[in-house]
Amino acid sequence: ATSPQAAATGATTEQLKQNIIKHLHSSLGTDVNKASSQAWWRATCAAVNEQVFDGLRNTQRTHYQQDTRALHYFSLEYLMGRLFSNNLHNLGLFEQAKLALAELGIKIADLEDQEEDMALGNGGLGRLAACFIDSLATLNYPAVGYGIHYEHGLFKQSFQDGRQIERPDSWREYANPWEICRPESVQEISVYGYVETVYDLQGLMKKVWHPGRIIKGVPWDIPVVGYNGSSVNVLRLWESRASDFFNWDVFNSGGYIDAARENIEAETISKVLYPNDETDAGKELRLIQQYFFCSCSLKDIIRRYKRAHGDDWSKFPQQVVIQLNDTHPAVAIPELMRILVDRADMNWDDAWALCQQVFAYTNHTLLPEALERWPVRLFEKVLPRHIEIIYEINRRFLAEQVDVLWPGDHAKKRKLSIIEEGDEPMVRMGHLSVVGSFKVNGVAEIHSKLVQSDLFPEMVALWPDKFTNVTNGVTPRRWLKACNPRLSKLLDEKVGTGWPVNLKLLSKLADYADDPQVQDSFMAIKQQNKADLAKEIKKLTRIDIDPTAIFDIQIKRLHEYKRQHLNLLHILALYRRILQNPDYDMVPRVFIFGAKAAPGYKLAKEIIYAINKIADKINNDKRVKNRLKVVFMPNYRVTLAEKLIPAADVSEQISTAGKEASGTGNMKLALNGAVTVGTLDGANIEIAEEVGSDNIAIFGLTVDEVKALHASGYHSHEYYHNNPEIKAVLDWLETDYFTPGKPGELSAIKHSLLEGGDPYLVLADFESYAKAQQLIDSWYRDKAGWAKKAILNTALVGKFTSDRSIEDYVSKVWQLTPCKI
Ligand code: 26M
Repeated sequence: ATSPQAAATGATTEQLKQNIIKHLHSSLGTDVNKASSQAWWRATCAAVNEQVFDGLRNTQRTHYQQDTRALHYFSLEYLMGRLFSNNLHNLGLFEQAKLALAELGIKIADLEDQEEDMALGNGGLGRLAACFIDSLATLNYPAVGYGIHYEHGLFKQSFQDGRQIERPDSWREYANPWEICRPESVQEISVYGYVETVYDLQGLMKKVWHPGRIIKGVPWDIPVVGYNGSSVNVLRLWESRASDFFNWDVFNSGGYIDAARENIEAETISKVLYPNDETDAGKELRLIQQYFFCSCSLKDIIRRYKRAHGDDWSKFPQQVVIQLNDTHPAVAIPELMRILVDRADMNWDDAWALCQQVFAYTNHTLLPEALERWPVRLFEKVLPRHIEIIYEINRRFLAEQVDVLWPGDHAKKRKLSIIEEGDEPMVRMGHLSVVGSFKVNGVAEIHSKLVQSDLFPEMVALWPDKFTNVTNGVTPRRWLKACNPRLSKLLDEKVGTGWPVNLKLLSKLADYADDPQVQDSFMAIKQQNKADLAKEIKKLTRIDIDPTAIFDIQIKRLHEYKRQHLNLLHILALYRRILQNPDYDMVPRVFIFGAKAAPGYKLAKEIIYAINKIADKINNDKRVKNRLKVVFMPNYRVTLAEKLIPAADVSEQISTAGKEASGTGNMKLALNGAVTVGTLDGANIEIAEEVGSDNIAIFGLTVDEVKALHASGYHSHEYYHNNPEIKAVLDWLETDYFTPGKPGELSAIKHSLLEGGDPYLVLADFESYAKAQQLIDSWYRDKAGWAKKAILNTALVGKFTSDRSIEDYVSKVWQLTPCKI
């Protein structure tokens, strides 16, 4: 007899089958005999969407009826990846869908591969936004994500003779089944033009902005499905279009051709995601992107508020909180001021008080080159009214806050001013964000401390309670349940099925860390995941790897501070030891990299080239006898991360202390049972606290030691001359050993570490890093000992669920109440 549960499952499976076939006929215009994988995928999406859209309607209706306070997450980036299996898992339909498709003769994995990644982000910051909206829906918090509907996401990467080639990403070339266009909610926004000062009948001065251009924002909604029948929230992304009435008025003097050109310019705004190398200011289109989506989103929020509250603004701060994901959307602050003061005729003080209750700001980096500054003259051209408002915000801030605490102190005013003076005056977006927000947070304990001590110490003196920490997290639904089904099944058996929404339950697994049977199951799962990855690597790179070797993985954007080149120098050292001592004893290891370099970041591209050339040499050197392999996986992205992370033995988190704000890959890898080799930086510190020092290999200078070394004068040459291994591997890079006939092709790395001064202390940390790697080698030789460490990593990182991050934001910043649907 079948259990009631199995019967229900059978019923849904049968229903799903019928629905998929129905959509194959009625939505795709094909049938079971001739449907392509693409058609099957689309039909299945359509069948799933019936439930998604039901949930969406219910959620939106409930929020509207209950007039709930809601979070509005403003982000230029959302790195969503694929949504197919994510939505199935969160709806609790994955197994039934798999079965239904199997009965139709279709492998679900083949359908998953039909979907392009939604790669509307660069890296950590964009993926964090995606994890957060997943958790917000799962925890039933009313929330909307706002962003840009880029036509092209982050570029696709391939290698040509080891060098990175970028190709455009056209993720929705054949339409995206997960999005709904909402023409009824279009907005119009203005740019350029000039400001006129006028006086009304009472003789009061008013500013009137006469825009030079009007642009239409068309919203696309992507349903965000919470786990287990909770809310379905929306991610609302704006696409830019020419405003019809303004541009296509061909009977005006401008004429048809000019109108067509303006059309193209308007549609350029949402064309492409900027890769994060263009921090040098002056990118007019980037500023317009930021303003375009902020203005559309604010108008959308205000329209919804007015529907419930009319012209009474008094409840606005009760109903609306806006989180700024870094300073990228900071122009929302002067935009809300403009709307309140110029359009709603509110007085400045009331308007400013309202703004300061609505905005909160998250800082994601301390790197000086990544702190946004816009030339004042660019603002004057693009947003002439906003620059006036920023000057007024600044004038009052300096007079009413800074001068009160530090009377007559001009140095303080210069340092704190939102406007940086100089030949080319600049707007400091970080300063503007702090001044305009009621809370400012960093993304890991150490990072939040550094935001306060090193970045904004005077702002802390002015507003001590404004600053706080919210340590990042990742969604265990995507980063364990969906990507690692084998481990998920074991966890269901050992700790129960509640862990995806209560990740602390994983700590029960610690009770089994010494249990030989659980150790065997855990390591057998890791071995199967590694075998799967080995096949994938063979398919994508033609490289054969030993699936029993240690899989040592470094996956993240390529940047000097993340120190992929430290990893590479250590690989060279191992290779050299092997060549010098043919019997060199080491556990076979495969070093796997995944990383995109920003197209304009020269040295990052040289590091990619060097890794590829060195990999080629090592992988084809018989003398190595399989002890060492190096793989650079092309086109690292969310979908590739989902294949790499479950197969990792070792997680490389080796940034210079103080430079990596948090990291989130570190959390995903530890959650899947990888042991971290890492510095005391970002969230590594908190991971070490959770898993304990036996289960992580910490190395390198601490933040304080880094500061002290810089203060006393760091001379990388000394490490080069005093450590023969460092000298040998750096000199090796200048020969033609890895680039036959072309000596010097890899010398950029050596040059940056010596003449360039080694700003990220690679040589200072080398020896300590090599020792940590030795420790990993010795740990791995003890099979039971390693299994225990791997198990404890999974068991003890429950803190790093994005559900906990969201609850922290709710209690420290947002003050939301959950709304059951
Ligand atoms: C700048 C100019 C033009 C276009 C893009 C940018 C830009 C985009 C993203 C600059 C920086 C950007 O992101 C910074 C970032 O990703 N920071 C990372 O945030 C993660 C989530 O908090 C942290 O885990 C990482 O440590 C941090 O590096």
